[in-house]
Amino acid sequence: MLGKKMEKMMNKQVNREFYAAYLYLSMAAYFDTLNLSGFAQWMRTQTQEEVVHAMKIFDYIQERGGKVILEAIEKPSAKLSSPLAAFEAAYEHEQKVTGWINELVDAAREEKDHASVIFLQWYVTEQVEEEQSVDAIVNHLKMVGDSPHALLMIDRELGKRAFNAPASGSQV
Ligand code: OFO
Repeated sequence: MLGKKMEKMMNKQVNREFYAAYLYLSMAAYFDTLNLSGFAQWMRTQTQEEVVHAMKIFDYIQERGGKVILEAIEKPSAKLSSPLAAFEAAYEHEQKVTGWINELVDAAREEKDHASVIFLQWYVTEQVEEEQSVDAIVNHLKMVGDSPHALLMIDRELGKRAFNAPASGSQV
């Protein structure tokens, strides 16, 4: 049975993962307005991944006999003034998420909730990848500066990203 403290924190994280999905969806819309369909595709895929992150916790809460409580999702507020600004905001956001995941792991350890410690390891690893992939794009965008040609090359590259649906459930 999931303890009350972990249940509350896990529910909060479900909300944060859905917020992340919303945030990246707002960025997908922004890139669509710039006709950068590869960037938009990357953000759409990221949105789908965030929904998976949320749903894995949603399922886990229920598997452990906890109660899922869905709160309102905040309006995404990232400053979208350029592709670089968008990816910098994404990077900043992922660093925040990493901090929240670490807080969850710390709490699970304090509560001696070993199942949650194991469950959260997937997120710890995932955050390393999340930060690394966004940071790489930020660096590429800084490198190309104002070159439209180089921007279109990055756009083509990012457009190759595809969503791989996970098997099912929270098992990792
Ligand atoms: Fe769910 O990792 Fe991004 O936010």
